[in-house]
Amino acid sequence: MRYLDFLDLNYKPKETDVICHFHLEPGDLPLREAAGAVAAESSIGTWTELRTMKPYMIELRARVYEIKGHRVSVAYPIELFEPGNLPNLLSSVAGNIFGMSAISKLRLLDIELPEELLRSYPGPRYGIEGVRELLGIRDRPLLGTIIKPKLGLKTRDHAMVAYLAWRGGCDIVKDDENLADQRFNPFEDRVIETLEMRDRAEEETGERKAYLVNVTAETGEMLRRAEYVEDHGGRYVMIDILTAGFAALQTLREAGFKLALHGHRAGHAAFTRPERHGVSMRVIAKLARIAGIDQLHVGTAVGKMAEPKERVLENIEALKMPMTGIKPAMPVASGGLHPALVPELLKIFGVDVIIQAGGGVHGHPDGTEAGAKAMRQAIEAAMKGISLREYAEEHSELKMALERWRRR
Ligand code: CAP
Ligand code: MG
Repeated sequence: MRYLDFLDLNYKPKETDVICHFHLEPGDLPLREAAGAVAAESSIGTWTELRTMKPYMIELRARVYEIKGHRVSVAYPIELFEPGNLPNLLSSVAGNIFGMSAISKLRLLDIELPEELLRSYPGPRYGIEGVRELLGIRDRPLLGTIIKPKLGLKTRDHAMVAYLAWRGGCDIVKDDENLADQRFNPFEDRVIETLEMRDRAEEETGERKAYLVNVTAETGEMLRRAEYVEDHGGRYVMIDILTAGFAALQTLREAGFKLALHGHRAGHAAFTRPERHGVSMRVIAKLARIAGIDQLHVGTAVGKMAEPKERVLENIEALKMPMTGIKPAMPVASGGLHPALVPELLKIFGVDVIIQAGGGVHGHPDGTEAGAKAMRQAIEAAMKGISLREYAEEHSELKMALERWRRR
């Protein structure tokens, strides 16, 4: 079969097909042939005709069924993919094709999985509803912080910062993405001491609090750490889904823990940031959700990271859109946030969001507890429809935060 044999512009995708939409800029072949090359290499073909190709295989080929400018849509027969195996899916539709000379740029913009394949994945154990239930918070955004400095605090200081953040009003405290089991803050000690502080904060505030422990590590070790968290009364863990990998995420989800899973996406921008090449964050978000993440970073549009609002909205949609048998996952807004940005964030996200501020809590002139209070006050004000400046008149922590940080 030649590349052009993978074009079938009259084809109407079947309900059982996997659909991928690409942005394609041709390389050393014309656009149509390059599109055929993508469909071939990501399904059953290669660069030359094969003596081993059997007539019964023709129906297994992927078909380019639409080309609109640079947008190329491909339908893949479901038989090409092993159910419940995300790495396998990605090795086809996000594999060799990015490096072919037939293309100069190629971006996987979106993916649609048929019901039968969706059913082979567990999706989130908790999702939006479940996370709200865990924390006992029905109708407001959740407030989280990341312990800062991101590396270097000794265990005792780490636990104390967590305690102050919870006491100030954070619902969630989490480890940073690159904190694991370093000598200055050993994993097991950290779990014990920080969970102790969580219990103390719960008692003192009467609110439920969560500690999201980063368990990202080699897969066997990651499972051991997750078990340690569960055995010591933890309810939540965090995994860096891309550096650990989708297989690791699947393993963690399917290991049978009752833990909720927080997904950090460190490294995503290496392939989501180029506008015309790579894989979109929307695809990553969909796949992380079907694999079972309960909550995932999706950008902020207003903070320190580069993603524009329209991308953030796509990512949120990927977590919340109806998907057969798969619960919606909670979007996490994080990166450069502080109280002055809260009203805008709520306009973008609505109420189902975890607002996370690291620097924007621990950088408050009066410290962590005041920083957490200021964030909580900003959420209260935004929920009541009162301007931050007005609310700050009676809330000194918020006032101080607004003096320190402004909207950009
Ligand atoms: C935020 C953060 C998160 C980023 C990741 C950081 O800290 O802890 O890792 O949110 O970006 O290390 O930068 P600050 P994204 O609140 O101090 O900025 O959510 O876009 O994946
Ligand atoms: Mg971080």
